[in-house]
Amino acid sequence: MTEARPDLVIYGSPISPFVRKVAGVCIAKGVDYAVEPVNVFNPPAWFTDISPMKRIPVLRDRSVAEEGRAGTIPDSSAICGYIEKKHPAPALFPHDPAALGEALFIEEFADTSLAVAGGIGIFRPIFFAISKGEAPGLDKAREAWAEKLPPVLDCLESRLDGRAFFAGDAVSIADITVACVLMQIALVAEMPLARWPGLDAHFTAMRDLPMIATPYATAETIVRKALPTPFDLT
Ligand SMILES: N[C@@H](CCC(=O)N[C@@H](CS)C(=O)NCC(=O)O)C(=O)O
Repeated sequence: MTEARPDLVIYGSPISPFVRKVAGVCIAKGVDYAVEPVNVFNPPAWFTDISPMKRIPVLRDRSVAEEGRAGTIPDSSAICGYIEKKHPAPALFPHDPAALGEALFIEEFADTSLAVAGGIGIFRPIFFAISKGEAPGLDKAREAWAEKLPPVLDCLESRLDGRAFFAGDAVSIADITVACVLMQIALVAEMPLARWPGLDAHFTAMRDLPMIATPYATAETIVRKALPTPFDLT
C-alpha cells in the first residue's frame, strides 16, 4: 500500500537521470516517495537555499522537517547513501570492501564521465533544442555518440567483464546509476550497443526492472510529446 503523503520527497524532474536514480533506489527498497517538480533552470528561492550547487535532485525527508534546510540533502549520491542507512534492506551498497569501492567508483564514473558524454553530449543538444522549438543538434549528438561515448562504454565493458553486476553478486548502486544515465540517451536516440556485448546484456536486463522502467516511463511520456521517435545517431 502506498502512502498518500510519503516522507521522502525528491525535488526535481523525472527527465533528470539523477532524479530517476534516487527514485530507483526508493523503488528497489519498497520505500514510498514523491517527485515534486522544480525547474532547475528557473528555480524558486526556497530551492536555491537547499541546493548549493544549483542542481537537482534534492531530497526532503518530511519526517525530519517540513520546510527549511533541515531534513534536506542535495546530490543524488549523498541522497542514496542516506536512503541506504535509513532503509538498509535490500542493501544497494555492497558489504565487501572491494566491491563497495568498485560500486562507488562506477557510480561516480556514471554520474560524471557517462553523464557528460551521454547527457550533455547527446540528450541536451537534441531535447533542449526541440523544447525551445529549434532544430535538434544532431551534429553535436552524432559527434558525442561516435567519439565521446565509446571510451566511456569501453571502460564500463571492461570493468563489468561479462558479469551480471558491476560490483558484488547483486544489483547495487553501480548498476542502477549506469542504467539510469544510459537511459538518458535512450530518451532521444536509438541505443545499438552490440560493440559492448557485456554492457548490452546488462542494460537489457536492467531496463526492464521496475526500479529503472517505472521512473523512465514517466520521463518518456514527457519527452515523447516533443520527440515522438528517437533519432538514429549512427
Ligand atoms: N552530481 C549531481 C549532478 C546533478 C545534476 O547535474 N543535475 C542536473 C539535471 S540532470 C542539473 O541540475 N543541472 C542544472 C544545470 O546544469 O544548471 C547529482 O548526482 O545529483
